[in-house]
Amino acid sequence: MSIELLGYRPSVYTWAARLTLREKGLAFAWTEVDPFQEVPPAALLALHPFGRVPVLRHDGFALYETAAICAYVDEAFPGPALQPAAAPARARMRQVIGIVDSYGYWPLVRQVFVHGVARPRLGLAGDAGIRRAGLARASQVLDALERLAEDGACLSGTDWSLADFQLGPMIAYFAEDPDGAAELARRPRLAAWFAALSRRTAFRETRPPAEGG
Ligand SMILES: N[C@@H](CCC(=O)N[C@@H](CS)C(=O)NCC(=O)O)C(=O)O
Repeated sequence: MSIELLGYRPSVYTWAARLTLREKGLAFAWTEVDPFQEVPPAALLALHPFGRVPVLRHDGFALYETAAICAYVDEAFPGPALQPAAAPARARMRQVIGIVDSYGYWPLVRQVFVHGVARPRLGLAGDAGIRRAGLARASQVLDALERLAEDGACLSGTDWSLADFQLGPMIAYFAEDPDGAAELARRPRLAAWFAALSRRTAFRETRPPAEGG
């Protein structure tokens, strides 16, 4: 059995996949590939027509899209179950992952984190307008997640699932921006969930070193 993950160390989606593999207790080979180059590397394009990361390879099977990768990892290997058995909780998990993918990544990471944290960290100017627009859009996303956390079927901070592992890295990056941290603190359920996730060994030990990306 050989598992390989192609990813970019600072990428939040790659972090979600590494975290899931780690939570599942699986060893894997790592191939670093930078998708942000002007022309994505040919080796990546051969596996991912959109030139993004991560990509998982398991023996002869190659898979891209983080939600699909993480569900595959959970279902194809032994170890702790990372998806709830009950239909409502499983549906909430998928709903959170969908929200994160469709509405969360861009404002939380590409607008707020990149322009408020990553670019300044690299000595580059961030665009204040993009960051501000991202904070406004992020606020809507956080409100939706806070409401979903209310019934305890997801983001409970105790019953961990793939939803936690896909959202966590994005919230971690978002909260590196002081206004992002303040937005998180204004949502008590999400803030408590993120505090609990941050105490998890797997989350701490898979966190990428601070850099831009
Ligand atoms: N929907 C994709 C999104 C993956 C994604 O956007 N990854 C980012 C890194 S965090 C990327 O590869 N970006 C390259 C680019 O935007 O050109 C997934 O779930 O895997």
